Amino acid sequence: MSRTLQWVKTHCARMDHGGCALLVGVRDNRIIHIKGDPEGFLNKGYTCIKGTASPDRLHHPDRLVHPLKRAEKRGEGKWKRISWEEALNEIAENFEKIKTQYGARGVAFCVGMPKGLDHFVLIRLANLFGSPNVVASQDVCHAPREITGIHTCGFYPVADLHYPSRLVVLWGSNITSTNEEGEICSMLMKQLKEGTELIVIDPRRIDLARKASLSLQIRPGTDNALALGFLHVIIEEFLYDRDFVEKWTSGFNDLADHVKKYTPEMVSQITRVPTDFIRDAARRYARAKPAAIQWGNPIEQNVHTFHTIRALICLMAICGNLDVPGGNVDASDPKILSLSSFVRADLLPDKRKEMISAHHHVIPRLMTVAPSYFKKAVLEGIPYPVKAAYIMCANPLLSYAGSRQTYDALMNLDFFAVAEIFMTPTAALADIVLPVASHFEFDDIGHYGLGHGYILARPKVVDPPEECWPDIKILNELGKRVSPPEYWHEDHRQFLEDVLKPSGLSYSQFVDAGYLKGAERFKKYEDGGFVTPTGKVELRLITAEKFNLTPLPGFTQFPEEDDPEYPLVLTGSKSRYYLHSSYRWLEKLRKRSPHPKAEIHPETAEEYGITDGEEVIIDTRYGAITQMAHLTEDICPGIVNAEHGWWYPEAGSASLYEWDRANFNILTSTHNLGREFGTPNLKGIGCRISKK
Ligand SMILES: Nc1nc2c(c(=O)[nH]1)N[C@H]1C(S)=C(S)[C@@H](COP(=O)(O)OP(=O)(O)OC[C@H]3O[C@@H](n4cnc5c(=O)[nH]c(N)nc54)[C@H](O)[C@@H]3O)O[C@H]1N2
Ligand SMILES: Nc1nc2c(c(=O)[nH]1)N[C@H]1C(S)=C(S)[C@@H](COP(=O)(O)OP(=O)(O)OC[C@H]3O[C@@H](n4cnc5c(=O)[nH]c(N)nc54)[C@H](O)[C@@H]3O)O[C@H]1N2
Ligand code: SF4
Ligand SMILES: [Mo]
Repeated sequence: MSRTLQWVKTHCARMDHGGCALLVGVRDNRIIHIKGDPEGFLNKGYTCIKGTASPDRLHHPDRLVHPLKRAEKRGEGKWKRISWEEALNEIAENFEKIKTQYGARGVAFCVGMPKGLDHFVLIRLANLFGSPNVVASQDVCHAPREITGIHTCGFYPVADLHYPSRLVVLWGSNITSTNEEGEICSMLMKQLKEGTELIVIDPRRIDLARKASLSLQIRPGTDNALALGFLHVIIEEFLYDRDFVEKWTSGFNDLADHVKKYTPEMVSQITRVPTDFIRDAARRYARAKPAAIQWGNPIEQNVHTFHTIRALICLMAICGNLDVPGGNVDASDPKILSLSSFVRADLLPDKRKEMISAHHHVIPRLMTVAPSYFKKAVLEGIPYPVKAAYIMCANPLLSYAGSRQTYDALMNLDFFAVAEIFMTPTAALADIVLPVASHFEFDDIGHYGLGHGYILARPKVVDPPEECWPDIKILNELGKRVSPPEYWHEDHRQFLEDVLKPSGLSYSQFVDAGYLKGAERFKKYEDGGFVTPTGKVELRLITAEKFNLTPLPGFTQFPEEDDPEYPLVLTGSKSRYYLHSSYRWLEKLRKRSPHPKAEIHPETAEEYGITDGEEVIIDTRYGAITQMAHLTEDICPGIVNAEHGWWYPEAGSASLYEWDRANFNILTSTHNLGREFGTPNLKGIGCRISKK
């Protein structure tokens, strides 16, 4: 190890979707400095507080550094240190036992937010083991927009912030806090400086609302109605791109007839957005060319997600903003290994028919199982029993809707293993806990499979401590034990080379380049049409009947019926200081955000006798939690915005780290699910508040 300070280039990761290029100063196998790389492809020197705090993950005294086996009853917090050999054999034996009794599908492979190449190695492991059940948070994160996109226009339309847009709509995307999809907000900030107009659609006046020409403070859970209102105005006023509509869309007349009823007056009643704002915003979006819609989680965190996304893509299409620079584009990947080849999808040809979700008739192409359906299988054996799980990069007790039910499901499993950096409420219930190497401690590739047309190099900077292994290595070694060993590598790093091989680069050459971007080609539909059955953008879905989908996007009701017992509307958002449930144990971040904050308008707070900074009980039909009241005029009266992901690492294992004290998902449930994706309501829920 070198005693002199060395600067290494890598990309930030596992603090959000990642993306900022970093310069990391290392001495004696320890990170001493960290700063944004001014040459960074996406960030041009920018970093956020999470990025600069990220090396602190490596040296926390409570970090997991040895494989552990449960020594007493589940959740009692008693562990025995075991070797890697013992840990992997124990998992393999348990999985084989379940496989013999219930079939391979009785073992589920659960993963949270995609964090790196490990995500795809896990899917490969499931395929090779023979289980069709990869359980992922995609029901509330990206699958709805990706898959609805493929059905509607043949691709996933991502906001192109690399080219100038005349107008950007931030539709439920708090990009200065979440850096959604690693499309660093600095690219948008640069455009705003250069005169790009901004419209924000968010129940809160977020930071960027101050730079917006219009801020539409929408009632949570009504985005489909608002998008339909935009379509109404644009079609009634002939503001659409007639050429494009005529040549490249199918079902325009049906859509036009259908949206007649969504007048700004009607939509205003539903969304609480004033009619003038609806008209004004729709006109501005239609007239600005090109315009991009940067959409965020709210469009896919309620049961109507399919309709919301369909309506938004119709909007992009009729205004001629699909696949044009500065619009919403079909980004081409660089020449790298396809995902399906990487995960060996060919080895499980019946996956679609065999997976748990097939029973629930989800939308074709959704290849992961929604957590709510996984829990049903565990708890009720529907459609068949699931008895064991491997959980990686996830904290289901915090991140799945209906936390008490998640607790029951985990307790009901015969066996489960968790790979983690730190003991979490979920890991604390496991039978085996595996200590993982964190970011900076292994070679990785970023943004593979994210659909943005580039991949980023995340080379290793320091060695991991003690017995920590990268997930890829763990999966590679487990794979050899539970599936044909010839599909696994001698050295797990070969997976990186496999991904890059078609590009002709080795991993070290890729690291020198820093990133790899696909060819920039726009309007690809001009040769050969859109990749849909009609070759056009399907404003009316031609396959609707075949796939049991609704042909035209609509608004039928709120995600939850109004209920006078729960008169306020609850929504949620991510804290800028944390990633979901992660890192409450990092002092630097915890100092910035010591408690979960619930944002409430002063008038609403007064009605309930609540003052700023005091504990407030938030309760819904499904449960109650406590957060700290934060009174602000930046949220509309009648709406409560609570933080998601809170547990208390300092509370200790006896209380399971107070997993149920402030956890947003105690307030959500899986009773009502969107049919297409199995999506629960995480936003737009009836609630009430009271003084603690
Ligand atoms: N109510 C509500 N629920 C939500 C959301 C919401 O907005 N509101 N958001 C949803 C969304 S968008 C998502 S993506 C999910 C996210 O849900 P999760 O992915 O479950 O949540 P995270 O906290 O990102 O990650 C879980 C764990 O991964 C661990 N971890 C970090 N790095 C590594 C690693 O390299 N290897 C391993 N093995 N573990 C690692 C962390 O320590 C953490 O405990 O939550 C969803 N749930
Ligand atoms: N700091 C941080 N960054 C993250 C994450 C994190 O946990 N923390 N998670 C990462 C992940 S996995 C994801 S998927 C992305 C998500 O990134 P975002 O999509 O930005 O996620 P959210 O914070 O859930 O929601 C964004 C905004 O939607 C608003 N909102 C709430 N309800 C509604 C509604 O019904 N309609 C509309 N129009 N707006 C509403 C909220 O007020 C919030 O400002 O962020 C990624 N980046
Ligand atoms: S914005 Fe995201 S990628 Fe950039 S430094 Fe922060 S956590 Fe890392
Ligand atoms: Mo997500």
